[in-house]
Amino acid sequence: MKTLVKIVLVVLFTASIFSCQNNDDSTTLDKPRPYAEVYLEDTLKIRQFMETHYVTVDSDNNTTFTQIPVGGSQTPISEMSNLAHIERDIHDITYKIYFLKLREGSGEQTTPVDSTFVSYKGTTFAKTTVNSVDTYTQTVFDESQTPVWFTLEDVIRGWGEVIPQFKTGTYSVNPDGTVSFQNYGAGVMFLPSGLGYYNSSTTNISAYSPLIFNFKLYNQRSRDHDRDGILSRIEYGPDFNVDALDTDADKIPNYRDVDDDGDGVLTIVETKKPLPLSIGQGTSLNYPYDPIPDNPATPQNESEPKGIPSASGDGATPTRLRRHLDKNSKPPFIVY
Ligand SMILES: [Ca+2]
Ligand SMILES: [Ca+2]
Ligand SMILES: [Ca+2]
Ligand SMILES: [Ca+2]
Repeated sequence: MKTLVKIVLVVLFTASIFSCQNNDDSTTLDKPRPYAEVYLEDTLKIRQFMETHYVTVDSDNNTTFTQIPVGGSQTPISEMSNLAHIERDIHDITYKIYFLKLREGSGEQTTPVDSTFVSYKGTTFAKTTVNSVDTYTQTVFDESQTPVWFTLEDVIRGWGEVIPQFKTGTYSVNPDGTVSFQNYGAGVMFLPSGLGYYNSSTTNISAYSPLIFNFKLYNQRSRDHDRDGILSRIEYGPDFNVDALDTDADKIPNYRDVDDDGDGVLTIVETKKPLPLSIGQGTSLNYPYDPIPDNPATPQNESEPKGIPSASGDGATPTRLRRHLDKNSKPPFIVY
């Protein structure tokens, strides 16, 4: 029974972080306010919060925000050395997104098109002013101390931008079968409402609320949305900060396009290795995206093949135009 309750709670928490527009218990105002106008307000609120609060961090990277008392000497969040920001052009404005890097993480970086195993606590804040004295109220609107798998595309936009700034950690399996995580990424993100729930409101979140998330990135899983053998993180773009690539400009981004160059031949066919001399003796079916470094103990080009080649057969130059992205390069390659 305990387990069931736990599962139900996890499902509830999980549902609430997804876009509120899909939730039955949310209400959406008829006419959203202009993004630029709301962004300015949100940024001011976030800046004021960071200037008037300090953070305490426990040994497990859980955070508590406290208003600095009059005359207090605590360092405001806005002056912390590990406060960073990224800028993103979304909604025709440039969002400045602040985050605290409590620990970067020692493992793999994740991307906005991958799945992540994350625990989190989401907080909203409100300021009331009486006799020129500001008082803040913080409300935890969503929380899961137990990590949960999320596909970053399916949650609020801010997560997809900030969580890839961190890395996973390592893990070990304990004798009792439980798993312990070490050195995972941990941080705090301060999100304008345009990267959160915007004009949607729920029981716990009013419309146009900036959000604060304390989060920990335990693990990640790379995805291949279109199953063409090339990881989505590679097809998404040359770095994690650009919109998805669309080589054939058919409005289907490469990471969802099974024929990236639009030449009528599937990518998974164009990336197949040639038929080996001894028919049927082939090993791996497809080239990897990039060459695999040679291991002297194994035959070259079998265990460590070159990467997807260009039309001329170049499988090594990093800037080569790989043939699955070259509509003038299509079979007959000898494939099997
Ligand atoms: Ca793919
Ligand atoms: Ca396309
Ligand atoms: Ca593709
Ligand atoms: Ca193709």
